[in-house]
Amino acid sequence: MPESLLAAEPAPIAFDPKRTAMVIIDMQRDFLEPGGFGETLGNDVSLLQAAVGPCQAALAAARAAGMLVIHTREGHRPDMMDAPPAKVERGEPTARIGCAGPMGRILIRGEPGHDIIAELAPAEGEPVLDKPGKGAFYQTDLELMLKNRGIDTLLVCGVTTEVCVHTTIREGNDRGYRCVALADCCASYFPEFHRVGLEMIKAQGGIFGWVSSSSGLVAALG
Ligand code: TIU
Repeated sequence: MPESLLAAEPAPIAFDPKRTAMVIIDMQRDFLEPGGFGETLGNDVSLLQAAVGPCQAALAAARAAGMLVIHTREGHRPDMMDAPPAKVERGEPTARIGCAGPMGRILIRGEPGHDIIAELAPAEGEPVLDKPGKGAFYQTDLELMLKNRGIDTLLVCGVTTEVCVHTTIREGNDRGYRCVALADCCASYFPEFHRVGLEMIKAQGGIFGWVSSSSGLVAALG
């Protein structure tokens, strides 16, 4: 199979687009738009907008290359039986997971806030994976789908860098996947955590992954 070379840190990485999946983490209204979970936690959600354009560019390149694209959403069943009390009990009592907000019940599947933002709407046939935790492997069929498709490399985009993106990359790395964060396709409510989160991945010779960018991917596939 033809290999492409992706400019990355700490070193370039060769990858086969047919054995590579783009995983777009939680680009949901609940995190990116006012009135959702991100804002109830006290965050300035506008900080996450920086990742939208780069995600669109990377997604277009991945689709054109015929790459597997998987979208994830963090959220819970309407009955919240999959929501650990330790997770729900944090935050303001009137603005917790499951409470009513301007975009419906916060972080609940089927509510408007749980939807992926319109700019990054999944295309027909692209799997959308609902996850109850921060990591995309925990209590989901992600690993089974990747195994069935012969995937060995993950290009990870989405929000937030140091929470769901990091957790997913750490989970994927431990399962033997080569995980590449596309830096400008990720964002955090804390610019410093975004920067340091990416540093952590690529430190020590790439201790649990690589860091590249949307333009790096476009160039590698061009
Ligand atoms: N998707 C994800 O990162 N979930 C979070 O709760 N992130 C925060 O930074 N709060």
